[in-house]
Amino acid sequence: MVVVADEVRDALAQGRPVVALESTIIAHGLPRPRNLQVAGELEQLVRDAGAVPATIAVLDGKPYVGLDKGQLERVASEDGIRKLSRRDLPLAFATGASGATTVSATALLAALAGVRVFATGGLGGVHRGWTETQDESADLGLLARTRITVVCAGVKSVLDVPATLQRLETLGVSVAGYGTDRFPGFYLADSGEPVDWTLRSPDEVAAVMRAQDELPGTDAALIVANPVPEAEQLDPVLHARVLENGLRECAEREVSGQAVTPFLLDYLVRHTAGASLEANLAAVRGNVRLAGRIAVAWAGA
Ligand code: PSU
Ligand code: MN
Repeated sequence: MVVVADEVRDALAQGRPVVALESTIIAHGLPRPRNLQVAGELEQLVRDAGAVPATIAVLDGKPYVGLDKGQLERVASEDGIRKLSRRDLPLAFATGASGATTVSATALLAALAGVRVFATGGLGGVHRGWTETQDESADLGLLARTRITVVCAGVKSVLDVPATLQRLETLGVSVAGYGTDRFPGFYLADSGEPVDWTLRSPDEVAAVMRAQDELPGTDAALIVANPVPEAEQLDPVLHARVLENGLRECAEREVSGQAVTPFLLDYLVRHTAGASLEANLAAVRGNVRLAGRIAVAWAGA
């Protein structure tokens, strides 16, 4: 049912390292035409680490794990490409729709294909004002039920970070900082929240993955929260000011549902003269590199 690219299928069959990459960040999280360039660059970073990249998206109603150049171009530049979370998959398959997959849909398709390691920018989570909107990303519920290792720079800082961490605890999702005891803040190295566990090498991460497999009753994900290097983070003062304005404008314009996250990410890019974009890219690049090393350690384990 899932269309796995030849290169990815061969690597999986031979136990070689593979890293899944999501496509919503390409289609809806980054401005065009830089997004296509970034998509290629991220795949190359996976290769440089010695692993095979598998970017995931739905095209004409079919889920692809591993995209060729033309398919990647469609995701980055086709007008009307949808944003698909887990619940949208059956609708897209049945209607022949094309869409980029969020963390929830990507993790599901990756796990179905047998890919264990996945890299993204920042996870979705509990939005500020949740008590009114009930807006909690489907990413959380899916990660509670899917055995996958997600390398991310924490959750998007536009969210309610403490509430999101609390939900991850309730849902039984394992969370560890990579080389830090602070939970990363996506554009920022430190979200202001602590994290209970610190892992310090790809081998240590692979050991946790093995321990998950040996422990019955744990079918949740492992989140490896990898901070953006401090030198490349967004200025925290600028971040706080622009985000406050962005959240206000989001509310004033009554942006809701799936549109909230892309609206806020775009607002930050426009009101930081692109600095948030550079921080976002630095975070994603670091995550993809680390995911490559984890996949290599996992394949050798
Ligand atoms: N990380 C990024 N940029 C993004 C996203 C994550 O650096 O655009 C996407 C992911 O696909 C994530 C989605 O699953 O945002 C969350 O959207 P929502 O809040 O609507 O669930
Ligand atoms: Mn949402």
